[in-house]
Parts: sequence; C-alpha cells; structure tokens
Amino acid sequence: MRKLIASLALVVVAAPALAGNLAGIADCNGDCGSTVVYVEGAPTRDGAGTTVDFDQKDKVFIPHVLPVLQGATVNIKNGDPFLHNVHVYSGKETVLNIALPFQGQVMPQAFTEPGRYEVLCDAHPEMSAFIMVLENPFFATVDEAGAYEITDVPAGEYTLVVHNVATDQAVRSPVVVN
Ligand SMILES: [Cu+2]
Repeated sequence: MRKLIASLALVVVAAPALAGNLAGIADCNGDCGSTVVYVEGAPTRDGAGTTVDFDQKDKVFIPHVLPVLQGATVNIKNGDPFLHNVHVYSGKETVLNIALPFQGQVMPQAFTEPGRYEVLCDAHPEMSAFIMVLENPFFATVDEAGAYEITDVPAGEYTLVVHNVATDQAVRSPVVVN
C-alpha cells in the first residue's frame, strides 16, 4: 500500500510538467507578415501585468500584426514628429480612438477582450495594422518562410490555427501535444 501511495504522488507531481513544443512551417499563402499561429483550447491565462510595444514610425505601425495575451497592456507609441491617431475597430465598431500628437508619446492600453482588432490612423489612410488578442500564451508570429515555434504547451489535444489576421482567413487542424 505504501508503494501505491508513493507512485500516485509521483504522478501528481509529474503531471503539470508535461508540455511540448509545436514547431512547423505554416502555409501563409504568400503573406507571412500577416500570419499568426495559435493553439485553441489550451489552458487560458491572464496577461495582466505584461506589456508589449506598438510603435508608429515613418507612417507605419510596427509590428503590422501584433498577437497579445488577453489582459496585456499594449504601449501605443508615436515615434514620429507629427500627429497620429490610433483608431481601433472590432468589426465596424470603434473600441478605441486616441490621438497622439507628440513624438515619443506613449499611451498604455489594456486589451482584455479576445478577438481580432483592426487598427487605422485617420490622419494617414495608408496606415493599417491588426491586433489579435488571444486567450492563452501559446501563439507565435511566423518568419518569411512561415516557420513558427510555440513552446511549453501543456500536454493535450487542441486545435492549431493558422490565421491571416489581415484577411481574417483561418485554417484549423487538430494537434496533439505530448
Ligand atoms: Cu498616422
């Protein structure tokens, strides 16, 4: 009996450590710069207290596609010596519209609702970006070839999503992490 208890305890201790990495080449249809890969159904997390940078430089949003964990704060910055505004849409609905008239100005903004957001600047119609707010931290952007790596995914059966956040086309496939 003592032996049984000992082995049960070992299982309990070991279980949370089971995790794996997901790496591969995403088919991004020639638009890897707009593609985010993420795991649907994995344990959710709260990104409160974490920050990511979102710049505007030479009339370009940097990065063009920004995946963030729900609750994370996006530090929206104006890197140009002239006014930008950051107009964030969920579908056709405005969820945020702020002006940043000064170079170096930073407006922290928490994104708590998962989903896809389009970001425009009303002063410069050529400016466009996308923020993808995700429920768990198991996501990655891809390189020019589509390569991605998502690390420390808890073991389980999930859905892997390859999402062109600009066109909003997503391809889903089952994935198992051991
Ligand atoms: Cu602008």
